[in-house]
Amino acid sequence: MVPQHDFPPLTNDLILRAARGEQTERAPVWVMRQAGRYLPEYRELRKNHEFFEICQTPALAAEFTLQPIRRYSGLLDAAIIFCDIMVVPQAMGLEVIMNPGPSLPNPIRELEDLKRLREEVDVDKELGYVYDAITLTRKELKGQVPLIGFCGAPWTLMAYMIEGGGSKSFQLAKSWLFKYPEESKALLLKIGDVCADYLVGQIRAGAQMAQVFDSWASELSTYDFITFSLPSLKHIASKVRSRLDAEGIPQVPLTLFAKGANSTLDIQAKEAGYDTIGLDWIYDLATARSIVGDGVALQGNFDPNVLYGGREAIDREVKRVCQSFLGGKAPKAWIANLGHGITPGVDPDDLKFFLECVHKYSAAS
Ligand code: 1CP
Repeated sequence: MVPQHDFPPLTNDLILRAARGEQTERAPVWVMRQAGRYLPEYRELRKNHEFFEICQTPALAAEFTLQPIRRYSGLLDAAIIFCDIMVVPQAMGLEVIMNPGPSLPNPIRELEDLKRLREEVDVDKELGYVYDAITLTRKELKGQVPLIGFCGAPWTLMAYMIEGGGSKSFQLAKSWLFKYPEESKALLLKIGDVCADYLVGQIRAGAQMAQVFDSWASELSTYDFITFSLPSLKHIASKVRSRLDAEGIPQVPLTLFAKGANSTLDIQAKEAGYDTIGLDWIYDLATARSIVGDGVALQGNFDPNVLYGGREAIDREVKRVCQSFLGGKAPKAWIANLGHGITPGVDPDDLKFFLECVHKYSAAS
């Protein structure tokens, strides 16, 4: 069934064109975690609401999503729906609280615990509130910029589900890969299945792009990333695309951000099935481009800490990156972003300056 939405026409499709591999007059730019704690308006509104209450209340989720779009009007080229990757483990039957990062009071520790996961997950029912938030946000955006939907990658979600929260060593989650390799693969595909259905629901509701965050890919060896994470990432991309086709919903660009998985950039680009590959700040863009070839767009990859360096450093860094990567030519298949999320201590005016620098230095000279 093709959804019948009556959304306002899009007036800035720069990021969609870049994701399709096209040349753009300047690099589109957005920032991971742009709707977050560095914004005083975020902290103010957040005082009165619990984190998951915001996610589950479409009017609040839309309001938080729009805060950076309003503040940086004309400077940001995408909005990302306010939510968290941990809603998928919730939909699978686990309790997750935000404290201040995600925390699971009853994590999965033994094979036995897998029985606590729902056998069948009715994602549309469990996470329908996210779809409603997306539809409402699309209307409120009034076509200013595209709206990005997202989910966590199966490995990153599995790591949280086993660790019970963030971790330094990921000893518990990684020992599962070694102790129970076949059960781990099955769990990753099961999570991937839910993620794919969830992304299809988000796209049906109005998301114009979708990103998969494999934040803890950095913890896996090259072999383990290829053995465990990659098959589930491939499964998500192929299932999303085939379900969209089957339902007559137009395809949208898909982005994979496997943070720290730089040793597999070539494999990600050639095998995973995504339009855009997100980069952390380790490789320079030209090197990443030479590794991935011309078949995918790149997203990234300024070090988030450049935003603490002061205006002179921000100007110098954006200029350096744009000049070395673009050499005065118009950008092609490049979405500017940080190499990870913006952190709470950043001065919002410094982010504004950063965005202005990207506009200025990424335009063809
Ligand atoms: O206290 C607060 O107000 C919560 C802070 C916060 C926010 C704003 C959390 C807790 N999550 C979010 C929103 C969020 N999370 C978004 C949407 C908004 C946007 O990007 O503008 C997205 C895309 C995420 C994704 C997310 N959550 C990831 C993947 C990206 C990444 O940063 O690596 C991960 C790993 C999470 C888990 C998470 N949620 C929140 C925190 C503090 C963390 C990470 C740290 C931890 O594990 O403790």
